[in-house]
Amino acid sequence: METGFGEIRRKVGAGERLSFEEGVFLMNTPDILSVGELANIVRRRKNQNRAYYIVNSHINHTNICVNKCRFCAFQREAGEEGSYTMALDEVMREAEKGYAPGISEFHVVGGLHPDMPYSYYRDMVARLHQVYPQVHLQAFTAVEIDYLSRISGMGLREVLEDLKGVGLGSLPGGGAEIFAERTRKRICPDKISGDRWLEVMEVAHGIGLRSNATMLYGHIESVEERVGHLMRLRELQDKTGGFMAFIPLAFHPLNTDLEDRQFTSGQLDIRMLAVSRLMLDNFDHIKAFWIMISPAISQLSLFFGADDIDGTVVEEKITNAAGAQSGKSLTVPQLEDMIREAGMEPLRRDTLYNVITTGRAGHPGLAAKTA
Ligand code: V47
Repeated sequence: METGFGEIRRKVGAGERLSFEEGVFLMNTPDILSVGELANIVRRRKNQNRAYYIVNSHINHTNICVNKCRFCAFQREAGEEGSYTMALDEVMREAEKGYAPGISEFHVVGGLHPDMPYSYYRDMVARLHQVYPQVHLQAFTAVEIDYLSRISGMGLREVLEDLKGVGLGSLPGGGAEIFAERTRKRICPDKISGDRWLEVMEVAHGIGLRSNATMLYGHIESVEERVGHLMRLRELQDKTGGFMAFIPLAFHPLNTDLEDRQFTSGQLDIRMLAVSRLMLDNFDHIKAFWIMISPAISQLSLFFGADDIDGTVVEEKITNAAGAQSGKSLTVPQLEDMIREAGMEPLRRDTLYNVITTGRAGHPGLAAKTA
């Protein structure tokens, strides 16, 4: 049977799963409004009229990394100008800078440092948890967890259990890039394979640590590779149910080895979110990370399948190094206005999507909007 909107529309209405070919069709069709209409049906079915945001703060403890990913503008070598590594006291100062009552998450990711011992990462989690026991620690991508296993000589499960024991709450979704080996080898030859990334997540989910998942798009990947990536995530989610949200990450080319590439278009950003919503029928949430695609496109994407615009953030270094123009933080009133203006109910959530209704004072991200 030829793939077309008729059958896809029927399947979406009946809550049936879309095939790889249908995913490719949705990525290619010029009828972006129909793609959005279908994604909006699924979004509404899963999240009704609600759209989420979080009050969080990002900590990027080092930009020194043994991997040299061609899409990364953040990475430096040890000793190179602009390289930095925060001592644990500096990490704590950075946390203090981003903290105030009402914050519910620290999002911690960094490079694979050649010399820092496992105890540095363990102590980071332990100290953050000790000082901020009420703040959820979403820390270390699957790539970092694999690295911690290698430098410590401990197994994946052992590392994850150890970190969970001292306060790790969940894993962020970074490092997934694109699973297809052909392209992965070209954009990040030193990075763990897609199979290994999925294996780390499977082990994490197996011990009760939930996580997010991402895909980096808009570089040199094909449409088929994008859809294949979504299919592999869907497969693992069927097995574990451990993923919370999927976040498509728009490639930013500035200061990278792929600087000849264009920034992604609004059309692609919105389509990527919509197709993700339609293909990932077993994911509860699709997140439009405003830092990557701008607050304006994030708001529009609420009509194209997204139900989450991420958070106050305060300062994010990875995309900013690669030319993001969105700024570094938004206030709660700004996030809520964006959602309300789209006709939806803004809900402040914690990392695990519990709704938070109290704790407004103090944080720069919580400050009342000046008229
Ligand atoms: O893994 C690196 C990506 C990721 C560039 O889990 C780039 O909720 C675009 O994963 N252009 C880190 N992207 C950020 C990340 C993330 C962000 C927000 C929320 C969550 C979550 C996770 O950023 C990296 C890589 O895929 N990245 N360089 C770039 N030039």
